Amino acid sequence: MTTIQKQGETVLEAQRTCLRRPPLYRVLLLNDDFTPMDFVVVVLQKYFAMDRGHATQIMLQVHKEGMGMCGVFTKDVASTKVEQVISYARQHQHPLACVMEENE
Ligand code: TYC
Repeated sequence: MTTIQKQGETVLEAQRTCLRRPPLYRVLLLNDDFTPMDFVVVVLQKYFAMDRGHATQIMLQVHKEGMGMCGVFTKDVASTKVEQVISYARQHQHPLACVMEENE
């Protein structure tokens, strides 16, 4: 905001602001040889609100291609999802890996 002093009055002049959209982050699941397929499907349903069919497609993509995308979120939400997935997998003794990366 620019302030202009004018004969004792204060006039506030609007200033153009250039706002950038906050960066978004992709949450990715990585393949491994040990986490059961059914468990990965449950994770995708539980934390990424996918129905069973979509969750199965994503799980199979990760299984075949090594990696797959669970969704795109703001930084805080992506980071919470990664923590939740890893914590849930460790509670069940599975080595499932989940990471986030900036969505350019
Ligand atoms: N490759 C695992 C298996 O054959 C299944 C799997 C899928 C594991 C996706 C991790 O993110 C993953 N049991």
